[in-house]
Amino acid sequence: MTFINYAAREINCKIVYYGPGLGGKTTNIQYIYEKTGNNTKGKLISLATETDRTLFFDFLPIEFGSIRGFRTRFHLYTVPGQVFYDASRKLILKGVDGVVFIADSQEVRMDANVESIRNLSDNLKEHGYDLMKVPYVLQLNKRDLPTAVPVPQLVGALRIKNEPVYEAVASRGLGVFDTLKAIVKSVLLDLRSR
Ligand SMILES: Nc1nc2c(ncn2[C@@H]2O[C@H](COP(=O)(O)OP(=O)(O)OP(=O)(O)O)[C@@H](O)[C@H]2O)c(=O)[nH]1
Ligand SMILES: [Mg+2]
Repeated sequence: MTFINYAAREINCKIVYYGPGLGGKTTNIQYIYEKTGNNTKGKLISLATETDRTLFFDFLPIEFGSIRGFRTRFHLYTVPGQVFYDASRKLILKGVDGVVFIADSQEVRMDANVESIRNLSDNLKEHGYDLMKVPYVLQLNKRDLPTAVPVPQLVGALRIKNEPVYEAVASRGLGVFDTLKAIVKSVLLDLRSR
């Protein structure tokens, strides 16, 4: 549901960071916010509880220069990962152009990762989208932890359709921009093919 404003020569795209609770979605967005120049980013809006868990969403508008004279503006959202906030997650997926899945590499979070991908698929379906067709990137976060599952094993369990996969340590910013660039590229490619 990309919004193209021909009069203003602007392309607006919505990217949603999805994934299990405490996987590092907000950490990704915060890093992007901190490392992006003032003239290319808007305000970071976070609706969080006092423990920093996402209550409804985080939102960051960011500009990516222009393509054929059109300014490209991306609206980054995160969802709350905690299981009981499903209504919010569903709502935030409305009008989505691309999804980044932030997986938690820890062994104990494997079930939560798998369950969250299933939940993503279900919630997309309710908006009439097919996960297999939506621009999609997989980030394997928390690679710094000793309990991190080996990458090939994670890829085997979580990769759904040959999507780009990035290893990350979001708390140190590693892999954050590679992931963002990949989803932007994928969304723009998808746009051109329509
Ligand atoms: N060790 C380690 N910790 C990380 C990494 N990325 C994020 N964290 C930490 O994990 C915790 C949760 O990160 P958040 O970004 O709040 O997770 P979230 O996915 O937004 O969680 P919800 O909003 O509850 O869904 C925080 O304490 C982060 O500092 C990482 O790569 N390695
Ligand atoms: Mg969060």
